[in-house]
Amino acid sequence: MSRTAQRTALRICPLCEATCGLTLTVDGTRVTGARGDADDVFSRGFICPKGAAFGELDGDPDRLTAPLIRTNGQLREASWREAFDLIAARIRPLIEEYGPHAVGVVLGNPNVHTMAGALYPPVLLGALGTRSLFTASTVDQMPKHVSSGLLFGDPFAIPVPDLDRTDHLLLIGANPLDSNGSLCTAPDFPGRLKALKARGGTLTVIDPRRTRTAKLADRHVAIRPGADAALLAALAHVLLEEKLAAPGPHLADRLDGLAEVEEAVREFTPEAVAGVCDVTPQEIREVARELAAAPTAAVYVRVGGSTVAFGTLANWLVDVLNALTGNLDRPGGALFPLSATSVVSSSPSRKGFALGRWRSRVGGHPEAKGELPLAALAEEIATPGEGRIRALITIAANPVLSAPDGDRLDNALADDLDLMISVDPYLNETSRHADVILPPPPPSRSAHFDFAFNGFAVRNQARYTPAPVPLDAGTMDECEIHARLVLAVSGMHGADPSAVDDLIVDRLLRKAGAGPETAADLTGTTGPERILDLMLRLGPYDGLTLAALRAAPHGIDLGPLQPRLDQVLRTRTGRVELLPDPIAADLPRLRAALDVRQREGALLLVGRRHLRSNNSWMHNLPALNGGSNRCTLHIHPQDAERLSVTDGSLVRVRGAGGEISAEAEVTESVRAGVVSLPHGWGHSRPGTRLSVASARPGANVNQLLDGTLLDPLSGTAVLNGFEVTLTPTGV
Ligand SMILES: Nc1nc2c(c(=O)[nH]1)N[C@H]1C(S)=C(S)[C@@H](COP(=O)(O)OP(=O)(O)OC[C@H]3O[C@@H](n4cnc5c(=O)[nH]c(N)nc54)[C@H](O)[C@@H]3O)O[C@H]1N2
Ligand SMILES: Nc1nc2c(c(=O)[nH]1)N[C@H]1C(S)=C(S)[C@@H](COP(=O)(O)OP(=O)(O)OC[C@H]3O[C@@H](n4cnc5c(=O)[nH]c(N)nc54)[C@H](O)[C@@H]3O)O[C@H]1N2
Ligand code: SF4
Ligand SMILES: [Mo]
Repeated sequence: MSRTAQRTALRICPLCEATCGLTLTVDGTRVTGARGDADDVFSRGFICPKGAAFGELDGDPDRLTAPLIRTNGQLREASWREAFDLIAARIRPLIEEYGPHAVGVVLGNPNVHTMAGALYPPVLLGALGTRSLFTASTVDQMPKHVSSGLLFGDPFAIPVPDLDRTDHLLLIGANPLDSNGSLCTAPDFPGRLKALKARGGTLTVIDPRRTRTAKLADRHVAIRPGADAALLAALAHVLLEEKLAAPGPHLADRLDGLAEVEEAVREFTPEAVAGVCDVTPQEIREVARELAAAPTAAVYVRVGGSTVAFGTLANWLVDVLNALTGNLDRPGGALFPLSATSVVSSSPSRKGFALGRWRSRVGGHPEAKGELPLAALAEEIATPGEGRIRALITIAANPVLSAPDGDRLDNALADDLDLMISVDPYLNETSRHADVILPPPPPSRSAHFDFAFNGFAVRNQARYTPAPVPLDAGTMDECEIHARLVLAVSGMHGADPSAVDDLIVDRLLRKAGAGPETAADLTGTTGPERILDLMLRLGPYDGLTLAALRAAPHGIDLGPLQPRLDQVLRTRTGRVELLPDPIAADLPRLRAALDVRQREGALLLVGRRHLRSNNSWMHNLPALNGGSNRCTLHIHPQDAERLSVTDGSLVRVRGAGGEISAEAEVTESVRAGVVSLPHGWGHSRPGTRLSVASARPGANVNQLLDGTLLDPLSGTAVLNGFEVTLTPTGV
């Protein structure tokens, strides 16, 4: 019998974009259970196996509990004081000697899942003044930011499918039954898709794999990888050719460039793209007609249509299709969420969106949204010359596994840096190279509010969960870690970290044109709570404050999404710019690709996600690692037979960046000519502290890439649809 009191506490799940409300069982200070919070206004009790493993994740004995610093080549535990002293002493001289761009910053995925990651990195980047910023976006959704920037003038103006009201969903390169969705925050995405069908709606899935989502669909189009932009251009072509395009009165005077789009897609006939897509012209016409005929419809693309050579074009075409069918900015179509912390200006800027304001030093890649391609990080560190990155700060990032050519980056981190700092709870493939590791506490020890995902949610709502368990002695809240890091890099080491919070408050007030009296009203016991309170007060919902959220622990529902295009447009023309110049300039590349055919016998590799996985960092939990969550190579029976690959045998997979071995799983879930490997595996490097993951390491699929294949407009790595060769090893 437990001697400590058991209690329950609420915590929004930080493990994927669905943001489910969880009810944790807490035994003393230990989280012993997690279930879905049935009263959560948004998730209504939904939970998946990852959320259910919250306790295991929270209490993983491999988590770091104290900072590590490197002395005489070895990492050893140190005090926070020593850790920040070291950072302050070593980073300032580097900045002074080599300039701000010599400090690289890598922001990984979990930053969008923590309050610290939402609030402090902009201040850190401001304090450093560096242009050497790399994030997970360039191995993920940067094509969407770029297309939104160009179409709407704001890279964060991302329309999301109105999942609960649409009559037809055309879903491309996404598998929400396993991923629970992305850039479309929808707890219980699977249930919402089933509800769509139950109310008589239809689902079309475009995916080279027969995923669980594809199995649910009314129509599954098993496209050849990388060809979505061509297919989507053909859909637009059919809508225009067959006079099915009907933007409707609400978009009539809000679209610029309709005639130019018609001209631009003229050559993309179903017949012209059929070969490269391996989809019949007849089926392409049917998909277009169904889209047009649906009373309301939403077109949506994610990872499989983004991390490809024509990712930005595909993302652009998605919203072109939404506009052409009148579904952009209308209920049941694709709408812009209005989060509780959005800034709605009465006199919005009309600056538009610029790309390529600077370029990367070695590869000459244009910046996008202030970022350089993560795929180019290794060369920026390893290539000698002025402007080389000499110090690196990684926050919640594991690029050695998540970006192309991990071996090259691994070597660069080991050999070519004067200083590396990681904010990370694990000693893993990337952080093992750090001179200082600053470990945040487990998620039960931190408060949560979804600054990022509420902006992509299928329903407007706001929820705040304070930390369910107090901080353990000797640990530091991640917000304080970030604040102290800001002070250390800006020559203010030792100052009170609340100075950073005050700075954020001041900036927000100034931006909003609000007076200091607003600050005087703020409640909240911590800096981040005060900042949240301010953002809520400056936000679009009257009366919504931190106190109001605290009084409603299961959240506040703010209603269904509403049309609000006029509020979001930031283009110079003040209208949707349907055919922006950079897009027009990239179309000839797509046209040229129509004539390129997959070589006879060649195999294209695509990724996949498992319900019990999360990128590179959750293989260390026994509850999630194992069973069907394995790093196997899916291969179609026809290809397996042709190449003499048998189920369960080891195969060598070769790509431009290297070679890996994986066990073959012969399955019809991939189309012929395509093989699939999950990412985030490859936990075999020495010097990590991942006892469970390293015992079942799997192979790093990104080692097959050499980092040169990018979507040129967004700098996003091609992680899907690249060529590999296989050799059976017979075992
Ligand atoms: N081949 C292939 N590669 C891919 C993808 C693919 O589909 N195929 N997907 C890409 C996508 S979409 C993404 S988003 C990236 C993700 O790649 P990354 O951005 O590198 O993210 P993760 O692999 O999730 O690694 C997260 C890191 O954050 C740490 N961490 C966990 N929780 C916290 C926390 O609370 N605070 C801090 N400070 N750190 C924490 C973990 O220990 C780990 O080191 O991978 C990309 N790579
Ligand atoms: N369980 C689990 N959930 C997760 C994550 C996780 O690692 N595990 N990661 C989270 C993150 S960071 C993100 S960004 C989201 C991503 O969420 P999703 O976008 O749903 O990502 P995936 O599940 O990888 O689905 C991508 C699909 O694209 C298909 N595909 C590959 N190439 C092509 C192509 O060329 N064309 C088309 N049409 N399809 C293609 C793949 O077969 C795959 O089924 O998931 C999040 N949720
Ligand atoms: S679906 Fe995502 S947010 Fe919900 S419980 Fe699972 S991991 Fe957590
Ligand atoms: Mo992602």
